[in-house]
Amino acid sequence: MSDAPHSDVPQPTLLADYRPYPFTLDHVSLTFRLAPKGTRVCAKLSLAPKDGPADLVLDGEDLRLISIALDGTALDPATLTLTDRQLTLPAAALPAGPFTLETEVEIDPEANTALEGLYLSGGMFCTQCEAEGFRHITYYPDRPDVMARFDVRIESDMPVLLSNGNPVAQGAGWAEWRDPWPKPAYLFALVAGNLVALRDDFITASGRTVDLAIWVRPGDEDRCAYAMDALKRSMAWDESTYGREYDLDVFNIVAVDDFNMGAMENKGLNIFNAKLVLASPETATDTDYERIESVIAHEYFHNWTGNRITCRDWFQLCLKEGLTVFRDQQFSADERSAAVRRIEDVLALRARQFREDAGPLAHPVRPESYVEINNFYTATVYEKGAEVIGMLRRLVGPEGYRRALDLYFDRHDGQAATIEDWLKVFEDACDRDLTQFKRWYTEAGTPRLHVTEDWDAEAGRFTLEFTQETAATPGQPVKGARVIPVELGLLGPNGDEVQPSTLIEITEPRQSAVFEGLSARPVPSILRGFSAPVILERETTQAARAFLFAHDTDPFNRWEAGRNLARTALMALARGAATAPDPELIAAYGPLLRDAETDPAFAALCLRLPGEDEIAAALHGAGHTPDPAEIHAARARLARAIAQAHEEALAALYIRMKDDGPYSPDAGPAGRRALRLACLGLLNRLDNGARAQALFAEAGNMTESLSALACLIETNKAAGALAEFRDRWAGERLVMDKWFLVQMLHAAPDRAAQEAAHLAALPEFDWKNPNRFRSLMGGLSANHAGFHHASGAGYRFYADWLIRMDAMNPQITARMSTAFETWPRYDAGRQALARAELQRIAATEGLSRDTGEMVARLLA
Ligand code: 0A1
Ligand code: ZN
Repeated sequence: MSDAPHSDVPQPTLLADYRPYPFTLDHVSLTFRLAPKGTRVCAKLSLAPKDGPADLVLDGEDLRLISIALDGTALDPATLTLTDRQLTLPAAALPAGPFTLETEVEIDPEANTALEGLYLSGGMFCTQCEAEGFRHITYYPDRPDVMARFDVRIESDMPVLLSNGNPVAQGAGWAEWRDPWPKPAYLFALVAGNLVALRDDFITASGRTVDLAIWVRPGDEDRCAYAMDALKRSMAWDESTYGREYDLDVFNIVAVDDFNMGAMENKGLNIFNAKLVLASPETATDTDYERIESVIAHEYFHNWTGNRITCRDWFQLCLKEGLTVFRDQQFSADERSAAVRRIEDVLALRARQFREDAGPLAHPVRPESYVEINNFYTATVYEKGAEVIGMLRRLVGPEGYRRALDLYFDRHDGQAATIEDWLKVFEDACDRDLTQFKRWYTEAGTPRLHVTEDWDAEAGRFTLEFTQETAATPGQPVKGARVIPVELGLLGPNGDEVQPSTLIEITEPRQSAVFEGLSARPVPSILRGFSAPVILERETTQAARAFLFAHDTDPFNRWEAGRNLARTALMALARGAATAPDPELIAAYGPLLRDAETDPAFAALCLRLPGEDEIAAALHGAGHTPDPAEIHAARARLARAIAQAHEEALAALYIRMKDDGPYSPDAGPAGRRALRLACLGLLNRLDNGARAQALFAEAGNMTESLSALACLIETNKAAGALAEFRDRWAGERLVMDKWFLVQMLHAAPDRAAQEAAHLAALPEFDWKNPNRFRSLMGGLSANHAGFHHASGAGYRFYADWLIRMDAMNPQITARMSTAFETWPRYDAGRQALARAELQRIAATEGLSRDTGEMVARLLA
């Protein structure tokens, strides 16, 4: 065996370098002999050269090669080249036609702390293969455009042995599975453990019965009912909305405690982070239930958008992720309140994706280069990818969209496709040229859409002039004009709609829309439903915003007007441009509260003030340097002023929204709770924790307990409640994650880093568990004024832990490093402190490729 040198400097992979794999791989047969330290994996690959002779290159990392045979004959080790990343067989050593390659390797699941490939979680074997985890299991062309049929045999004394596809046979200590659908290796999965199942079934539109099972640790089986219900609703929805039926006899879901991400769509065997499966009223919040519903749907929908049609290469990740997020958002909108869901989705988009697009990590929805693909499972690929599809649907209309999707499924089923393929089905089905639209995929950055109004009273003519501009992003100095679908309506002075919603397609850098025949100057409601992921800049007054907040017929824009009103007031307060909270804003909450019961969930969203990071971003966008301490103070001050002005109405609502019936996670009751707890959050600023104390004592569900706890922390009255909570939930990992998180989120900024250090020293801080680590560290980074404290203590603590975690789990570390992505927006002192910490991380010996790439981009 010759050992080729390997370079320490990781080379980027480029979209432009894509070449098809020179072999077909029809079939693969895998045998696993599971053991925690020495698992043996035998693989038999049925290969054939596509167009003449070529070297056979297989990926493989952390594998110990035991044997290798070509067409049944052991290979002389001298014929192959083995590096720590690849195994190569020269073309000269290969037959001209089809052949089989058999390998046996040994791997060490117990030592696999990166949680990529085959690993152990709480004594159970499980896998995570997306994006490039399969190469940690066996030598294989680990790329999504190589699709094969898999047969799997598992040998283990674990009672439950699962893999993809349908069960074939099983006996004592073994089980065999066959997946009839060709798939790339990233969709492979295996689970072996002591598990119990909640079972059910689903009858598909064509009358086939599918056996459903959700597998969990013994004791957790009574917390799976909601996930099962969400799964069945998802299956029915995909049939009725997209005409997509499930295609295997079984569908298995497994909940695992240690998981890097939310969940994974492995064919017929979805693997979930336990927090996205397990729920009971006592242990999960309304938000948890909502997330479970949407992630169960997301992973299920991948069966068609991702699995039946997959991605040609990882640059096309948004092909499956943007589309599947869009589909899960549609599902949630249908199952719950569409307006409320849209607002929540946009809040998340702005908080994560706009932030990414505005900083050093900005990249296109379809990137063109990466060092580590795991670093590109981002808000841009997922959430902006979904927005782009929402725009397409708006532009071609619901019927055109359905035609295009039908064509997509027809034309590309069983293939590994590209964004070009995706756009082509829209062009063909809807007879449209999408050349300019494609920029949404290829250019990074959030366009700013500036609007000015002109009213010609004599002519009764109202003109809106739009100009668009997208700032430079890393590697992309110049941007072209985007196609921006702008949904808008005009309101008359009494709030009546004088121009119903209409779609304007902006395609030019500067473009106007003219409305004639008006008898009075209208108030425009622009970008209804958030019809494009842009930053809308309007030259308008607080009075016009208050008018829209009271009268807009589009619920999204009504909420948006209130949000803008509050953000503008907060910006002025935070930079000392106003000395008191804006009276116009405070007055605007009066009608909202009077009308709150009509749609409690909506009112709750309107009562939620913009977060500190949002205010910081807005200040930065307006050319100011944000001061985190001032922002924190301004927000507290405004909340208190609102509470004082509306104490009576808030207190009355707090009582009226109380639900005495049994807990239900449905949108209706959850909305009433959300409104009640929003009132509590404001009243807490006045009653010094009195209501929160009472609620904590009587709360019958986790939603209320946790809100009460947050309020108590903010009023410094939490010691008893925190201790009680800790005692009660000591054995519940998912609940203890919340205990860590809530303390970090609500810690006083001056004490946040100390508090983090205190919590990190507790025996319950099992930092190797990704959820626990994320609770503490994610809580700290979301505590804006605490993380960005002028002392640098937040940055230092955070960097210390990133360095420690990197040696254990690079993926989690790299992902968490994004806490630093906003560092260039702060003052010179904070910038220097943050930069120093990033440099310290970059200089760490043996730093992973994952974190190395992230830190380099953050510092570029
Ligand atoms: N495809 C999954 C998300 C996922 C991605 C990468 C992972 O490991 C690096 C794990 C899961 C989804 O979209 O749900
Ligand atoms: Zn996904």
